[in-house]
Amino acid sequence: MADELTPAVPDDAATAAVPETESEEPIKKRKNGLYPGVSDELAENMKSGWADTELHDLRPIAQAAETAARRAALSARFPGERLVIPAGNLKTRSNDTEYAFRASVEYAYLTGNQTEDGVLVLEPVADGHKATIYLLPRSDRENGEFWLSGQGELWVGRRHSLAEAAQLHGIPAADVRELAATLREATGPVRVVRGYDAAIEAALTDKVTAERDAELRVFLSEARLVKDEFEIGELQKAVDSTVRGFEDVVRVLDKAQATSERYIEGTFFLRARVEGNDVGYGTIAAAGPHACTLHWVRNDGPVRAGDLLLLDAGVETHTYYTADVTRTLPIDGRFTEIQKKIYDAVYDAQEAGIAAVAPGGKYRDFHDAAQRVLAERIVEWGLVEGPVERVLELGLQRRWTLHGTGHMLGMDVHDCAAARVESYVDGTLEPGMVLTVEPGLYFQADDLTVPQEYRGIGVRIEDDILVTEDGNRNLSAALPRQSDEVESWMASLKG
Ligand SMILES: [Mn+2]
Repeated sequence: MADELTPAVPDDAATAAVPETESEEPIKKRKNGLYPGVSDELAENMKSGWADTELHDLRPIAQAAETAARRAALSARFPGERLVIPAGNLKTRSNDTEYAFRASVEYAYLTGNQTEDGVLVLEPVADGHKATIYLLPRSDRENGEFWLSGQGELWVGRRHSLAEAAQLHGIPAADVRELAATLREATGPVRVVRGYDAAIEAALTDKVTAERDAELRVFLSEARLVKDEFEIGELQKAVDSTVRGFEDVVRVLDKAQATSERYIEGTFFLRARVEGNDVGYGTIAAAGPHACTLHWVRNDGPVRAGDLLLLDAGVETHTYYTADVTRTLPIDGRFTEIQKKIYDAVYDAQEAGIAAVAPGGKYRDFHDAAQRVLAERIVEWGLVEGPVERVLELGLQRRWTLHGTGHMLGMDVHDCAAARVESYVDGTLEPGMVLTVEPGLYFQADDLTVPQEYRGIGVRIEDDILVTEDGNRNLSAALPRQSDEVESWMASLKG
């Protein structure tokens, strides 16, 4: 981040230049100060000579109707209660630099807005709730905030005015700096989504309970189990970009061999940043035995011909929906015999898992179907003594299958994580749910219970599956999975 306009000066020079509005106001001063003193003439000069850039007649965001429907469902669930859903604040990375901001999924889901320090409040009124988004307004030119404060628009870029934000999101907007005082004075029952905004929680501390707040979080997690049309469209976009990212990686495998797994991670990241918002989670670019480390994100290892590359990566769209796709690819384009044997077993397990995804089916069914296939192969290969029923009953296959076979997918890669067991893991599949099916087999490099030729081979195949009215649709079907098709696909990209 370019910061060379900022001479190092004591903190008091900057704070003296910016009038305090109130003690918990969210404007953060640059910690290392701003200017070594501002002359009255310069301060006066900076107040004027700026064009009016207010935007009028903005079109609402594409998902405005969907976010309104989501707020209506929330309103119906908690009648008569004030509901507070913060976006969250910037987090310090070090000194005066911050991590890239990502709004809370609850806030983004209900508003479509992604601004730091934003808060959605649903205030109970006679016939339901009145929604307001509280945001930082445009920077004040009169008091110098726009150029003297660390969150001034001169430093961080133009914000939407409150009127613009209201038009875009279809929700009245108000100044967030007044919200804490408003909440402290509010009467009646209140719930807040915890963990995102300490100042807002502090203002509510004697009005809320952990148990009641948890019910709000659970509701908002379960509300996301079934995706609406807008969300399904976004997830398909995320997958389509991810498919292009995987193609990018295959095209540069030669360069990755000359450098490291980082070349693969970086190549995929380029696609994610150009077409989407970001990656939806840390890319796992695991070559050779690193594939056996489930969350291998160091990505600093060598990429060698003859080994497999396990690439688990997903593009996140501008509206925060992420894909979650894994392919295990022969780095030189051809599977060896043992690699293919293990790969095909995982493929068969995934096919069985996908076939078990259908409306009315139990969520657990696809996991059980995939695990059964893997257990059968493990017994067939003589790695563990049968019968298969005994292996499944004792879970002995798990030495090599390691993880569950999938999870809900959406704005979070592991979406709906606060949903109750009975509505998720012990629940029933419904049209509109999107989940991953991702069985794997992993033979650790130091696993003395398997023959030498298995050791260091890890395979996972992961696709993003939409539950439809009559079965399912594989959103990531554009990426080949079957071993022969993987080889010819790779050859076509490298040729
Ligand atoms: Mn996954």
